[in-house]
Amino acid sequence: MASTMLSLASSAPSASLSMHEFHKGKANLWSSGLSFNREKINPLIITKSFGRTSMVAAVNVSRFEGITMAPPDPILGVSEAFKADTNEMKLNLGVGAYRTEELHPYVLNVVKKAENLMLERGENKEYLPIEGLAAFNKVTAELLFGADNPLIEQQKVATVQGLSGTGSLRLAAALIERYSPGAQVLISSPTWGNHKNIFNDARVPWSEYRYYDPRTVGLDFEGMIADIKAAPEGSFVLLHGCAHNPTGIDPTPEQWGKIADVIQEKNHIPFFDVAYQGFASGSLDEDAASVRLFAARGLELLVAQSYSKNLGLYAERIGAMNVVCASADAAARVKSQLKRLARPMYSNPPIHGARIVANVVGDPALFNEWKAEMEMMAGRIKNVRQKLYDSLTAKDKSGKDWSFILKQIGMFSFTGLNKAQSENMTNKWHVYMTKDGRISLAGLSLAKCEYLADAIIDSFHNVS
Ligand code: KET
Repeated sequence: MASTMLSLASSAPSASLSMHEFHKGKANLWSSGLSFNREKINPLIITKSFGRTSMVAAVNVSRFEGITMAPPDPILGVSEAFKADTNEMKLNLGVGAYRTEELHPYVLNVVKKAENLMLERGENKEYLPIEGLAAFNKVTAELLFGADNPLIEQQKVATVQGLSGTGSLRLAAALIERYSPGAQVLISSPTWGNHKNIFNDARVPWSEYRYYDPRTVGLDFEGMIADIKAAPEGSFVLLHGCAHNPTGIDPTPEQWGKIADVIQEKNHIPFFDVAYQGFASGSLDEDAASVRLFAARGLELLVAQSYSKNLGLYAERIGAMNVVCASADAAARVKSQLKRLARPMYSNPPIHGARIVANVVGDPALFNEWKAEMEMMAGRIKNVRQKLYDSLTAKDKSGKDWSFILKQIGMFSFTGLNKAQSENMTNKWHVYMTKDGRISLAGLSLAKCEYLADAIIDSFHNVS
């Protein structure tokens, strides 16, 4: 076992650390959760360098020896496994990332144009303020709530730039943990796998509400309403703004209205995760309708936004956290606290993606071009969805109804395949997907639909 040198002080007057620091250090060491054997600490070694005396203890235990191997991430780990596979038929339907018909990653033309503009302007790389780029924060709130939404004019929305959707959710979780201690977050069953990690790490309690009904392969609306009603008053209710991940099943406008009724009745706080605005229907406004419905009721709400999918800015980590407050004054205070939470976590956000979004959304010509590109992407996904359904229906002679695939929207299809069946998809067919039966249609081409249909039919009928 490698021996580790730990800084420690002793009672010797010449020691470089005080007794107070020694005890403090010891307490940290012992309370850190790492298993240390006090007996194994060797006598103090005194070293002298450049006239300064420092004392260190040689410890023959590694601090990291007791750390166990973490499991691969259920979503991002799929891409790692895919890369390692050398079979030429392999398909990566794990992560929700848009690919072209040739299955290549896609950089939007409007993004390239915005980047050219940035180069021409010779913009600098100074730190952003903690809350991010002002021009970005302005357009992102307008895109979400609608530019003419009175909430914006009344300055009731606290918007801060976040590290994409995930970082924005994490920031909001920190806000909940600090200012609503003990309040729980209700999350849908099932939901995007990272939601639970985010709230666990932020030490925010959560529980689940019913959402998906495997019998109807649709929304368990009654169950959802009953669980939201039964939750303690003042809970945060996490809702997917559109294109629910992983099921691809969204409430209808009428159902959204009823969900808002119960949330209002129970004094809950709606907390939207909007990672697919424009990707579900192809229309930015239509996909923001759920959020706008809640906002129009005068409710306080939280909304995390991501530009990973709709602008293809996955690795730029660009998104935002919006908190709608009852007054401009409250919004200013909430924003100040969001900044206070962000500062020790990551100090301030990156500028590149924020400038891209600000340039695209803020320029009418680029904005229109973006909408056309988004429609193209959403359209390609709809085409493969249709082709997959057609292939399954033509090939499967069992009479199984595959029409649920057409009813789902967004990047994904929730196939209903169980864990063993999903594993068969990967092990036998080299189709990489998450173990909950979700496939990303954004990673599928028309040319591969027949192959995928064969894999699904085999896994569904021949593996229990
Ligand atoms: N919310 C939802 C619902 C979501 O699906 C994702 C990403 C995010 C937030 C966060 O994305 P970000 O890139 O942090 O803005 N989902 C895909 C990628 C991932 O798991 O990180 C996915 O489900 O494949």
